[in-house]
Amino acid sequence: MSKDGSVSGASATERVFAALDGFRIEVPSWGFANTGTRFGKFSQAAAATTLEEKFADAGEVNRLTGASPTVALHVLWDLPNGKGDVPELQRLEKKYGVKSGSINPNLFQAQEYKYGSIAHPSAEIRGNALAHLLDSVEIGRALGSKDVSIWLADGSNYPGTQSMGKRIKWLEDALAATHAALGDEQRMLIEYKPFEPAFYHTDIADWGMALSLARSAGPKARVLVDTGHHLQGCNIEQIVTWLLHLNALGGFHFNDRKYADDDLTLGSIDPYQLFRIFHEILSSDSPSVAGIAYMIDQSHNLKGKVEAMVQSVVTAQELFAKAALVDRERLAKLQQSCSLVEAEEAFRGAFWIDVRPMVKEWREARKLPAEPLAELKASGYVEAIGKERGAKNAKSVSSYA
Ligand code: PSV
Ligand code: MN
Repeated sequence: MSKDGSVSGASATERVFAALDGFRIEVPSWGFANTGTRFGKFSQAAAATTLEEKFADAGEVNRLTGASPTVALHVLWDLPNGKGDVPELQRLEKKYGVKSGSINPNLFQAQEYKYGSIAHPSAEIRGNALAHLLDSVEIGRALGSKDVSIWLADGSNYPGTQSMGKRIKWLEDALAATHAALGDEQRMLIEYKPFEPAFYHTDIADWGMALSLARSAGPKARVLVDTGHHLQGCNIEQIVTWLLHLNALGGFHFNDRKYADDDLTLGSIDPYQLFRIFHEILSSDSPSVAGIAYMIDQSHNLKGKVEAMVQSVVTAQELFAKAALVDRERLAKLQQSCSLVEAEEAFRGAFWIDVRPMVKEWREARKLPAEPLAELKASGYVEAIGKERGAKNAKSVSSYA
């Protein structure tokens, strides 16, 4: 043990190796495509324009990091023909060596969802939205993917314009019906968000609402924490601790932010926050720890897509490794004796350890590129796809109004 209370020396390397061996993080298909802000997109020559290109990029990220073997899919964007696209996905999985990950239904883009989807006042529209959820469950089952990950844009912009009470019941009904369709190996994740695109109320605004809906839906439903979906100053790691305690934590969408749901590279603004979240997970004996789905939910408007994704996976590994270096036994004693300064130093001492040499050693031991970002540059991958896709991307210019 070192002076700051964190684990050091040979046992530190062992801890980092064990942590990284067990750490996988899913990349989002949409993170490779030309996405932007509501004001417009700056089109990138190398952005993926097809599902195959998204898989190619995800395969490259996994080749470089060895830590991202699955790709999250958004049904509307990636499977426009629903279940009919499953054979194509299976072909891409084989070709690029990455599997389909969570299935994200899309209940926020169709015109009929202007006033909501499964919480819409119209029974017909609620029915259509439920049918899409059930299709998503079917797609997940056909692909052998574990999680159907649900986020709703449902909400309202002005007080008095919707019945929040009635909408709770509609949500409960649709989520219970979706849960009933899940196969034995499937789960349902419920994501919450207090704002955007609705700005007065959102129907699943916080973890309490998501948890209540998960509980009423059934035992295979869990809460998904998107780090960008909280009000400023919120103690996210405390929410994580509660969800672990209640065996209700299903997974994460990682990203960082300064103001709202900014979708910046994870750990870029506040790496200490992600360290604190990982520490709570590593300290927990909750059965839900084993099932936590770590996922990235970012779309980069300015940074290169593949570069940003490699950087995100690497950063997540580094912060996870740092959290693994907290001497938890010693910390527990210091907490018990209320030795505040020593406890804090033991905790943040681990955060300040430069784990990069140990992470590099792990990569070498696992026959992975020692420096993923440098290897990406040296491989010429981004240049090659930029040449290949440049003309297609040049055509897709969009404007806000
Ligand atoms: C909504 O802000 C969200 O976090 C949901 O997870 C969506 O599926 C994703 O972003 C898509 O951009
Ligand atoms: Mn999300």
